[in-house]
Amino acid sequence: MTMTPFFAVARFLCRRIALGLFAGAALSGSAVLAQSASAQSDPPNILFIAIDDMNDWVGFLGGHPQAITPNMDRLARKGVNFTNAHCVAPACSPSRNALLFGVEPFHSGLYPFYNFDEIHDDVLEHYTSLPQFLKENGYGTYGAGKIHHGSKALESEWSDYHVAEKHELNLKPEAGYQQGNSTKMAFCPTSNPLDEHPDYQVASYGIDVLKRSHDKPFFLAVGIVKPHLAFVCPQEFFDLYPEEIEPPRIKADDHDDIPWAGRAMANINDDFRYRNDDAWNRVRRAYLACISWADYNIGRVLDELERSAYADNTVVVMLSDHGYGMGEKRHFRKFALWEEATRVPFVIWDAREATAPVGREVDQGVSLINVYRTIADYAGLAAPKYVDGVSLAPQVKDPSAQIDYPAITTWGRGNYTVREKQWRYIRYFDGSEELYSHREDPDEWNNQAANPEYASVKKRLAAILPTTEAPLVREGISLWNVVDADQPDLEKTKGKLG
Ligand SMILES: [Ca+2]
Ligand SMILES: [Ca+2]
Repeated sequence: MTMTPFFAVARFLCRRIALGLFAGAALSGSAVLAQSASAQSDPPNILFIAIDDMNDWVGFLGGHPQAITPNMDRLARKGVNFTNAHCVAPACSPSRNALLFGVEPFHSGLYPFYNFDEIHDDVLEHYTSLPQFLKENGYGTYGAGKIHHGSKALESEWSDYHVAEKHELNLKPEAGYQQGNSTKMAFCPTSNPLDEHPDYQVASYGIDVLKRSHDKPFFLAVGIVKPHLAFVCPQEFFDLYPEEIEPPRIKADDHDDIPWAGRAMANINDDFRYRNDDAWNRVRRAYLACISWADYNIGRVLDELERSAYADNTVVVMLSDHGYGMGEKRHFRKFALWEEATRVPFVIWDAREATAPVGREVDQGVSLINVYRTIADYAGLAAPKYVDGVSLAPQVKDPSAQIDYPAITTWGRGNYTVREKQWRYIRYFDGSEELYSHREDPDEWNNQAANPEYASVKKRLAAILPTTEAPLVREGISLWNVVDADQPDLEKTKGKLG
């Protein structure tokens, strides 16, 4: 008997509850209790590192053979490396809203782009953001850089929030590539000193907080902005890379078996431009340089953590808000439901587990929606009831433990994908579909949605997708669609976008 989607979701929830009870029963009264994430007598500090637009081109995920990321690699090796982790939405704003409120877009209605400070109170009053939740429950909360999409620092969320100084960056387009004189569409080194770059300052703030003495546990959120466009960073990080960058594998006729709703998500204009300008190599080199620059700044914070008084009572959660296409499927940027756009770096390191083996990996499909419940669990707090997802603290203890919550990515109302260890299934608003088996087809080249051999697989995966969708929240939308959403200039005309 096949389950209706409703029952499939209900089954997930029931199993989740049952497992939770079972885990509690198994642990109570045993020595294991003292080690469970939520049973520590002193809640740990949380170092939350949010990276912007970083795909799997990092050493510890192997997405690009030339990527140089020694600091994140070291963290991934010490902690648990979730190698099949996916964003809640492949765009900054809906991804971060989902992460920080702990609510799937199809439950909140927050599908497109909202600046945090413009989301209507009617929506926000339903939710307590993760920093606010921790602050209200005894944590000192410190933040810097890009945490929410939108820069307003609320007193209800932060004990202290650092805003980076703005310096004009001097670009050297002759050493890279630039579209016209756009400061946004620039892919080249800068000539400024390191400390004039926002990510350097954000990391310095994190270091400063780690040097302080704290009388209560802290939640320190470090929001690294690179490798988000523009792909500009100090020259020495370009110098790490050779002139020739290995291109990703691209199939010329890859679109032929993709339904129109999917093809429409591919950002062909940029691909056309970069092919025409013979610029792809320079674009990819600049992206890798910015990834190494982000890694350098993350390393500065991690080094300070290790030197600090908090080296053995802190949990580090590091993630990127979504992935990034670099020409595969003729697609550039995020805003799509394929692997490159959804897959993210995601590492959890519980520094209290000094004797845990290195190199632990979880290869089950997992969504970043689980971050809220995971951090609440580490803090010894019960997350608000409406929060989606599950705590991943059990997987940090035992990477083979099953994750009882599906890795669904939402891009606009009606467009969903679910990723498991082997499969990716996509369904668009018009009912059209894609199905890929990563075992044989890691590049998602061969759409198997019409293959009768996989009909039952497809049916099972389709049943995981949401069957009811919260209506779109219309208040506070800053930008609607795929192309507009990455062009800040258009925000000024938002009133005219309707
Ligand atoms: Ca982003
Ligand atoms: Ca194809």
